[in-house]
Amino acid sequence: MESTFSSKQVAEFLGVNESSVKRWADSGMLGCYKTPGGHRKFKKNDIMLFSSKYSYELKNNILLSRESAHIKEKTLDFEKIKNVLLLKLFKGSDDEILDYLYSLHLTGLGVTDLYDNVIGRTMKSIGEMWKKKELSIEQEHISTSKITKALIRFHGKLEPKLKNGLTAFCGCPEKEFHELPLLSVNNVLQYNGWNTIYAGVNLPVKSFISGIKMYKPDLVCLSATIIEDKDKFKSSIKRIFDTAKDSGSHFIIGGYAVHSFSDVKGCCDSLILSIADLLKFTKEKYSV
Ligand code: B12
Repeated sequence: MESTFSSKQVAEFLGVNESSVKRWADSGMLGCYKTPGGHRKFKKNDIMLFSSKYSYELKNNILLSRESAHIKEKTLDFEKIKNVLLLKLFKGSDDEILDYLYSLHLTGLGVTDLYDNVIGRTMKSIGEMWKKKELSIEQEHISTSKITKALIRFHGKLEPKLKNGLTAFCGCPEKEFHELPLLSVNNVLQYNGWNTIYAGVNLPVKSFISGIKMYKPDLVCLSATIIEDKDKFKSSIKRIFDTAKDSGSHFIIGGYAVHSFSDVKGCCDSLILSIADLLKFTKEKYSV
């Protein structure tokens, strides 16, 4: 049977007075039902929806530790999550998408899996549908922009880890317009306590170089989805790598293009295919 909570418990979870909880329940903002004795009772999903919709952080995730210890043990069904997310991207509002991502997080989906197994997979399907002409260009653009906005808002709701004193510089090379992969790396690093300098897409090599000289980052991240001219790309990353080495920075390259372009020995410190491997790399090199 689904557990329910009293007004007092909900007030504790949300870090507010019990009277506020009762007021929100009576106004319909927070879903609740009354027992035959007239006591208000709250369901977990309604509390989570309220916390997401009105930006009330759940204190220490008390609700979760009680309720979802078992959920964490279960394997998340990424295929199912992807299908729900796709539907929301095509038909749902910005708020619905954000609520869905946040509720997944509250029920145990970590940030690494969110990017590697939910966003990555979902966008891959969008790309396949676009290629098969099942999705128009504008639908592809609209869903990419919806997920981008939702992810920015989602991170605004998370409590990042303590600052680790390290800085990362993130950019995409010239003529690279796939921003979401770079934003994913940036968001995950920030969430893990990094200070990030986000230089965005289509950054000329000379700007990568002057950016590295100016900010002296500990880590330089380049995301490449499409490489049109392999020779030009190789000479560009060589120049970036030389500058990074001179500034004492590590230089890593990741993104969809890496799958088909592994011949970059001597051009970077590492080629990285996922957020999980990025975090392994930062643990190994910086112990964070
Ligand atoms: C959205 C999208 C676009 C949008 C991007 C908008 C935006 N704001 O980002 C727009 C419309 C601009 C676009 C344009 C094009 N696109 Co496009 N696009 C996509 C799509 C659907 C999703 C990409 C995405 O956001 N993925 C989500 C991220 C999170 O996943 P990811 O890239 O795998 O990244 C993960 C890892 O690789 C890693 N990672 C990524 N970067 C880095 C960096 C570091 C340092 C580290 C450690 C890790 C890391 O972390 C991420 C999380 O796991 C892909 C489909 C696909 N399979 O990816 C096609 C896709 C990449 N596009 C494609 C094509 C062909 C194009 C165009 C050429 C189309 C055209 N004719 O104009 C142009 C090229 C533009 C350019 N020069 O950049 C093809 C590429 C085919 C190929 N073999 O190269 C794809 C695969 C679609 C397809 N199925 O055919 N695209």
